Amino acid sequence: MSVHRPSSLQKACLLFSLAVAQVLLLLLQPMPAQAAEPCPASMAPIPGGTYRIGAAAQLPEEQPGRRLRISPFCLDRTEVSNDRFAAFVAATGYVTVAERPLTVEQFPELKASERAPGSLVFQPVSGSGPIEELSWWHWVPGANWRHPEGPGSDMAGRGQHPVVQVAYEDAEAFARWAGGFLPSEAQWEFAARGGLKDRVFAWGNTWNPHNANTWQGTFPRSNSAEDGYGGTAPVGSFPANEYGLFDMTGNVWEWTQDWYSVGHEPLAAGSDPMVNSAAATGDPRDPGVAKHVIKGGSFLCSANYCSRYRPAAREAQSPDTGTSHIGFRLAAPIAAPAAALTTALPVRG
Ligand SMILES: [Ca+2]
Repeated sequence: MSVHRPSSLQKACLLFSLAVAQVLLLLLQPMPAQAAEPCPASMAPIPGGTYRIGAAAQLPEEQPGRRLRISPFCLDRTEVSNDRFAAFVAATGYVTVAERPLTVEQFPELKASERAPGSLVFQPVSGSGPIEELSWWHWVPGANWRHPEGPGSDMAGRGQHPVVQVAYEDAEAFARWAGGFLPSEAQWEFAARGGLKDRVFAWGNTWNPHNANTWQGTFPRSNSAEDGYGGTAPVGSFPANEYGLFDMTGNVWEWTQDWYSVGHEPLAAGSDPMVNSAAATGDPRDPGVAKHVIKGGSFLCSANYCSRYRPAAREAQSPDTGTSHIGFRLAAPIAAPAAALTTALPVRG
C-alpha cells in the first residue's frame, strides 16, 4: 500500500494556512474593554472622603465646621492659564467685567470721566511711614486680563501664568464654555489637603517657601522673591500635592461658588454641602455686600500680613471685582465609579 507523503510545497501551504487561521482567530477575539478615564486630561481625580472643614488655632473665620462628606469629583490640575482663557475669548468674543464701562445704574455717584473700564491692581508701598489698610490696591483704568497691571503691561511671556482680573461672572462664563463648574469651598479645601489629615499646609505642618508662590519679606513694601517670583508664576511651577494638584497654595486666589460668612456655620451637614444662597451671609468689614469665598492665598500672602497660604484659609471677594491676584480653576463630575477610585487613590482624611 502506498502512503501519500505531502510535498514540501504542500507542507508550506499547510503551514501558511494555519498561520492565517491563527491571525484570523486573534482578530476575531473580543478586545478587552478600555477603562474609561475618570476625568478630562487637564483634571485630576479627587477620590472623595470625609473631613472637618476649617482649622483650629488659626484665624477666626477658619474655625472648624462640621465633619463633611465629599463625593469623588474632578478638579483642574492647574489654575486656568492666560492661554486657556484667551482660547475662550477667541471662540466666544466674551468681554470680561473689567473691560466694560461702569454703568450709571451700578455707580450713580461717579462722574462720566470716572466710568472708564478698569480694575484693581496691587502696587507695593514705598517709604517708611504708617501704612493705611488696603492702600496698596489701586483702581487702574485699562487694567484687565490682557493688561493685568494696567495699560503698560501685557501677556508677553505670560501665556502659562494664571489668568487674573476675572470677576466671578467671568469665571462662570468660562466654565459654561469649557464644560465644568467652579468648585465649592468644601470641595476645594478637601482637594487642597491632598488626603493629609488636619495638616496646616497642603504638604504637612512645616512651612517651606519653595513649595508655593507667596511673598517673602515684609508686605507690602519689600518682596525678596526668594521663591523665584515677585508676581504670578507659570501654573505648575511648584510641587503638586498628593492628588496631583498644583498651586493650591499661593500664586493666585481662586473663586469658589460659596457665599462668604465669618466661619462655617451656614454650611449644612451631609454630603457635598455648599453655601449657595447669599441670604444670611456677609463680610462685617464691608456690610451689605454679599461676597464669594476665595481660597488658596496668592503671591501677595506673607507671614507678616496675610498668612493665608493654607487649605483652611479663606477670604471674601465681591463677585463684580477681579484683581491682579485672583484667578480660578474648574471642577467637573467624575466618570469612574467611586469604589474604583477609592482603591486607586490615597484617602486619609
Ligand atoms: Ca513669590
